[in-house]
Amino acid sequence: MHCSLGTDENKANNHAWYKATCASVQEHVLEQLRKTQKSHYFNDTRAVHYFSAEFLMGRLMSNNLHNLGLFEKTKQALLELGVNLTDIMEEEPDMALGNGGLGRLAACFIDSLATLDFPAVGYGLHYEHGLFRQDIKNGAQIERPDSWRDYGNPWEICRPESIQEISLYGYVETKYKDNGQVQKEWHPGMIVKGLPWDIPVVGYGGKTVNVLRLWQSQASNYFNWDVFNAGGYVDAQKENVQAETISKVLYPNDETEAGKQLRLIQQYFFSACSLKDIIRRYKRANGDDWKYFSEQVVIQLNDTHPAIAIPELMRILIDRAELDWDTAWDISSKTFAYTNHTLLPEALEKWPARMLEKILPRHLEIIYEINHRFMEKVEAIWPGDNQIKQKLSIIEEGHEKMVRMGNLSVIGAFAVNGVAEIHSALVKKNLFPEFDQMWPEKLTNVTNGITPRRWLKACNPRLSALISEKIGDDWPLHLENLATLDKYADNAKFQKQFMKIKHENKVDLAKDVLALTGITINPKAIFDVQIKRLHEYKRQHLNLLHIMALYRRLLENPNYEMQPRVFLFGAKAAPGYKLAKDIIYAINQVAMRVNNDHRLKDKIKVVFLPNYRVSLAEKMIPAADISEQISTAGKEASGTGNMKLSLNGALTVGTLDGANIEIAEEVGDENIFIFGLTVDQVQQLNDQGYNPYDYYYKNKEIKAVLDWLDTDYFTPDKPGALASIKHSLLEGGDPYKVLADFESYSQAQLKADKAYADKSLWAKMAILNTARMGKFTSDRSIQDYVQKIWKLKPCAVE
Ligand code: T68
Repeated sequence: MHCSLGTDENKANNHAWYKATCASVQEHVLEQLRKTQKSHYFNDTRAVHYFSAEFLMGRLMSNNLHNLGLFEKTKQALLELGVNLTDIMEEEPDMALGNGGLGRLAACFIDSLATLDFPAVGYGLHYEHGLFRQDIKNGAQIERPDSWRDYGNPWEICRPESIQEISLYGYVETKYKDNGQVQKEWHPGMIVKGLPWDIPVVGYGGKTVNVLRLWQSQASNYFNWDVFNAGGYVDAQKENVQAETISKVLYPNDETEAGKQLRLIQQYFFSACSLKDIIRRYKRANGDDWKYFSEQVVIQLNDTHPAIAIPELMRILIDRAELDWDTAWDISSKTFAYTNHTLLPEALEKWPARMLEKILPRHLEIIYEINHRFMEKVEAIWPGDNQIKQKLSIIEEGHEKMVRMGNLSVIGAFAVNGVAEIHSALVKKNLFPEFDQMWPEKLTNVTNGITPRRWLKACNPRLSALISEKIGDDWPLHLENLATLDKYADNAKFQKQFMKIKHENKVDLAKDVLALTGITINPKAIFDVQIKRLHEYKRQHLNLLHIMALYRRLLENPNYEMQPRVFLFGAKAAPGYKLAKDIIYAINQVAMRVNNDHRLKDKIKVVFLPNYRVSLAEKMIPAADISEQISTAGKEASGTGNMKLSLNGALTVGTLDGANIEIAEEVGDENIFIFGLTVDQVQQLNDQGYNPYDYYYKNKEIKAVLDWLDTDYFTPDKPGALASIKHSLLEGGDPYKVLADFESYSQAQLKADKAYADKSLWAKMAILNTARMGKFTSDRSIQDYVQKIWKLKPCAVE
């Protein structure tokens, strides 16, 4: 506080204490960072470079303290100074540089990479504004800018010595070398600077400290007379974005491709800066000899967002290093691997060829050449089959020519993985079957995981202490050890301890809920939690319809037997996603009515917690009894919230989708509430022609509840304000089979209700969930990547 902040403890507020604590922790972090970099440099080891447009880091203080083994010491030291660590940790803003699962997965993965001593760098964008802050006003979502760096970020280090310059726009000149060979030269219309900020990533145990390197865009003074003279200057300038805007804001659309020019520029900007950074480091060790590049460097593409890195590396190898095409392709295609996170057609990225031509003219040429050579391969396998060619081509012909980034990624990568068994199987079977036929080894699975350091040790200290007391304290590194808890599942004393902790966590959350919403909830009630981005396929509206059905049952029969239940939601909707916002509004309107209807005697409460984010998840997850994982089968690639909740002793009500299937395999069918159509049944239903009206007319409860939405019961003075939901489920064709799954869902909920009534049974099931989650540590995911794809060796740090 004295040396870094220039302030005095007598006048320090919580924020100053927070900053001062960071400063003293950072000294330890930086010392290990230096040792790690030295060790990696001298061992000249192969390293993975995780390219991701999103890293959803959350807060770093608690994580860094736990991983350094300094949490208790710091807490004690601060206590001696009259300061409460928990309070000052609340001063830290979330680093919300991501939308949801994909961004959080990247954050868990870099934690595990450092923990397992693998040489790794995370590369991404240094957004000035992360995901928007969500306010709820009169029940509706309002977006406000997130300003996470307003008071500085004590963890990051600015590295002006590693600035990169990136080209955009302009034109390509074709030249001829003395030997007659064609040489292409890109004359850019604009240069922007990339300034790197390093966030240290502290591995558990505090030895390896890797970095997350995030690029900020800046204007460069460069003015391109060349382009000016060629007459292209004005054209290029017309839609030129200001350099600084490139890293201004994270696009808030998860699972939909926005098609915006600035987004493409963001993707190219961080991919190109990162590649230059990697190449600079490679050349320092290997000079101009490219022979060892793909032995030293592996680049993992987190979805197709950084896929433009593939033609960028080709451009560098061909135009700059002057390698021939085959040599360049050999290097490039041994360097990249690609992770697919979705099968939703609207989420598969495509860019208009004309946009690429304007922004990255040379890259478009290279993409055409990659495609041309690939089409020859296709022709050799399926001679004369134009349909297959059309399907596999990187270029989609149509009224507007589009570049398919998924196809480019599969063709340009040596490995492609899905994120859960079923998802990877569907990637092979439905998304890329011909690619799988061409390269039978290329497509594979790596099931997602979560870091148990953040998602159990740090966020649930009570349960962590109990577990350590029973099985020792190396479970954060060896999560499979949790299996030892299995033998306590029937032990009455352990059950009591376990459920007492759950209750205490619920009491804590109830306080937060009261402070955040003014709603009082009963910690003895079931805490039923659905936390994830708002999306039709995730079916928050299925949950809502069921809540309304319970409400009706209680009104019709005041003696209706059920365990009191609090339904808790947390979800952000993409700002342009109308129906998603309508669903948030509906949840809030139903909540308003239900929470104030005294006839219910508090049997049901509904809470929508605003501004769901990593730090709020850390408070909700330890307090959850039920985990809602209710996506339409075949739509949720994996899910990771499902793993976090189960690890903390919540029971899943879920469909046979994504990683739910593997969770069910681990915990056993008797410890999870599975319901609903399977992937095959959804397919069948579609084939035979799905008609939601069948369910509407057949099931009285469905009809009553949907018709209820159409009245002004939940929106006094605003009749019909919730009609869009009913409309989408009937006239809209109910694309996500909400009505088809309703009855089965309702039964699963009934089973859960009955199970909760049996305290000992519930405790046993909850314990077994925690005990059997070992598989889902992100350490296991990383080991899978290392063995199947990256082929890395750990590198010890002193
Ligand atoms: C999620 N995808 C999957 N996408 O939906 C989830 N998309 O099943 C999976 O567990 C998780 O990835 C990790 O594999 C996303 O979160 C996005 O956030 C996103 C963002 C921008 C553009 C497209």
